[in-house]
Amino acid sequence: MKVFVLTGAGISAESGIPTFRGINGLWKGHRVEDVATPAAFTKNPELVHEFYNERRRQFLQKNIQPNAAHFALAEFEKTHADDFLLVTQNIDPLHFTAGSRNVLPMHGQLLEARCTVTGKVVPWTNDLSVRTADPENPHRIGNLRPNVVWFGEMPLGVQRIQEAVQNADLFLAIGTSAVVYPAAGLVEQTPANCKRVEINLEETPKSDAFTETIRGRASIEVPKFLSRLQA
Ligand code: BJW
Repeated sequence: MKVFVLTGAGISAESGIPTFRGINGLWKGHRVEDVATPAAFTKNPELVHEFYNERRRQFLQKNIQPNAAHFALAEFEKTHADDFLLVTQNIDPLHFTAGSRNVLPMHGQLLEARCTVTGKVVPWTNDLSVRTADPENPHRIGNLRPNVVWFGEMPLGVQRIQEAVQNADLFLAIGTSAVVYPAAGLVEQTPANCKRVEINLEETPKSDAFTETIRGRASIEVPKFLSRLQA
C-alpha cells in the first residue's frame, strides 16, 4: 500500500504550537498572509525576522514536544517504510523529533537559515536580524533569511510530491485547513480508487473530496485510525 500523509498546523496544535487561522491566529495584529511574503520581507525585514524569531524560540522550548499523532505516524512508517511519504506544511521539527524519516517539509524548516545570495542552507537555532553575519562569510551581513516558503514562492519537492500523490493508495490529510495551495489541491490529484481520509476538528473546503472524514483531535484520531488500518 502506497501511503501519502499530508499534515498541517492542526497536528502540532496539541503540542502547544498555535495554528495559523485559529482563534489566536493573528500575530501582533498581522495576518500570516501579511507577514509570510517576500514583499513583507523586502519592506520590513525586522518585522518578519521578529515574527520568525519568536516562533523559533518557541520551537526550542523544552515543553514543545511531539504528541501522540506525530508518534503514531513515526511508528506506522516503520512497517511501511518503502511506500510511505509524509509531506508536512509545518516548519516545526516535531515529525523529525518523533522519529519520522521519510518527511518532506514542503514549506521549509524554521530551524534552518538560507543565504539569499548563494541559496546555501544551514542549520539555525539563533535569532536572525538584518545585522546577522553569515558564519561562513562573516563580511556578508544581513543575507540570511528563515528557510521557509512564503506566499508566491515555490514549495519544496513539488515534483516528488506530485508523483507520490498520483500513485497513492491511501491519502491521509491531518489538521490542515485546505486553503493554501498547492497542498490544498493534492487530494484532487489522487487516483480514483485511492482511499482519501481527512482528520480535522472541523469541515474544510475540501472535505467533500475525501472518502472518509473524521472529526476530532489529531492526538486521539490519528493513532486510532492507524491502528484500525493495521488490524
Ligand atoms: C486540528 C486540531 C487538532 C486544529 N486536531 N485538527 C490556487 C488557487 C488560489 C491561490 C493559489 C493557488 N495556487 C497558488 C496560490 C497562491 C498561494 C495560496 O495558496 N494562496 C491562498 C491563501 C489562496 N500559494 C502559494 O503562494 C504557494 N506557492 C505556490 O503556489 O507556488 C506556485 C506553484 C504553482 C504550481 C505548483 C506548485 C507551486 C506557497 C504557499 C506558502 C505558504 N506558506 C505558509 C507560511 C510558511 C512559513 C510559516 O510557517 O510561517 O505556510 S502560510 C501558512 O499556511 C503556512 C502553512 O503551512 C499553510 C497552511 O496552513 P495549515 O497548516 O492548513 O494551518 P491552518 O491554521 O490554516 O489550519 C489548521 C487546521 O487544523 C484547521 O483546519 C483546524 O480545524 C485544524 N485543527 N487543531 C485536528 N488538535
